[in-house]
Amino acid sequence: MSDLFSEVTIVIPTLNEAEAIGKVLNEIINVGIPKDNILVVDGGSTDGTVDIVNSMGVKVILQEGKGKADAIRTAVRYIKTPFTLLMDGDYTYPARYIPELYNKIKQGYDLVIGARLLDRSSQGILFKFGNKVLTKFFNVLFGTGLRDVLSGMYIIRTSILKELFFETRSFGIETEIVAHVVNTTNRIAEVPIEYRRRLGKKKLKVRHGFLILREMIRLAWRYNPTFFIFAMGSLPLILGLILGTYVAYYYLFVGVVYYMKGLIAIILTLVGFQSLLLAILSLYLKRMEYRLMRILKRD
Ligand SMILES: Nc1nc2c(ncn2[C@@H]2O[C@H](COP(=O)(O)OP(=O)(O)OP(=O)(O)O)[C@@H](O)[C@H]2O)c(=O)[nH]1
Ligand SMILES: [Mg+2]
Repeated sequence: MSDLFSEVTIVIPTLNEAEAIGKVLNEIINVGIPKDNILVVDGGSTDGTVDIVNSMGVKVILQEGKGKADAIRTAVRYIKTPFTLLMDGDYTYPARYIPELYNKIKQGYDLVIGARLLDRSSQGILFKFGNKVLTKFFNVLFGTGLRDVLSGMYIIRTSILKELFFETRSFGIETEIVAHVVNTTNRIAEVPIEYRRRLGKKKLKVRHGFLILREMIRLAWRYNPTFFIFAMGSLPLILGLILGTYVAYYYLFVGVVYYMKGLIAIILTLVGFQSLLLAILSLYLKRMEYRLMRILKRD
């Protein structure tokens, strides 16, 4: 049984999860994950979280920096297995989905998200709505059709996690990971999972939703500038073509010449057309950046 999961490390970021972490670890161990394949990254808990983890014989390290993103960045250096599974330490994500996520990624994916789609009664209305809006927004920006971008339970190929830029602070880390995979290999799958009510005090605030939103826009610009330039270019192009058609119609069929309108139509069309060309160029540049990063990281 133990051999089965030798290729995966379960990484759990914790910050004051004394109420939950023992139960979380027990669940994971009961699924058949060897203790050596579990790594807790603590953010400086003051409630005895670290002692509980130690007493259970599970490895725990102290993170560098601040926030969940820095915790994952710290953990990455310790991971030796080809796959990394991340899950929260607040008992919200049931460990029984680990085998399914693991089997799925072994089918040739780079990221498999545990999408919180089953039994969602544990999530508050605002929380659910926020998640939905942010996922929709992400899908528009990145041209994806995902169902839960912000899930805290996912399994990822470790080599991909290691090439991440870790530009995002704290709670935006999930978005950055998904954005990165979407724009490199795009081998992403989702497995529907159940989400439970957390044990211990809630940390997420509405404010975080807006921070994540801002991060998404920044990431879209970073990873998908084509979309922005494309959107900015399409508008003048469409307006220019409409105005141009109008001017041409009057010139050809009515015999009226609109000089000013004609000039504006030409300018709008040219600006729009150039933006679209820029969009194509930026797409190529972005592709090249990733190819170069790959080569650089290989050595
Ligand atoms: N190492 C580390 N872990 C953190 C930090 N902040 C949060 N975590 C952990 O990251 C996981 C997710 O954080 P949560 O506070 O549960 O965030 P959430 O699930 O989005 O929101 P709620 O559960 O509704 O409060 C939990 O296991 C936290 O203990 C941090 O600064 N450092
Ligand atoms: Mg939580």
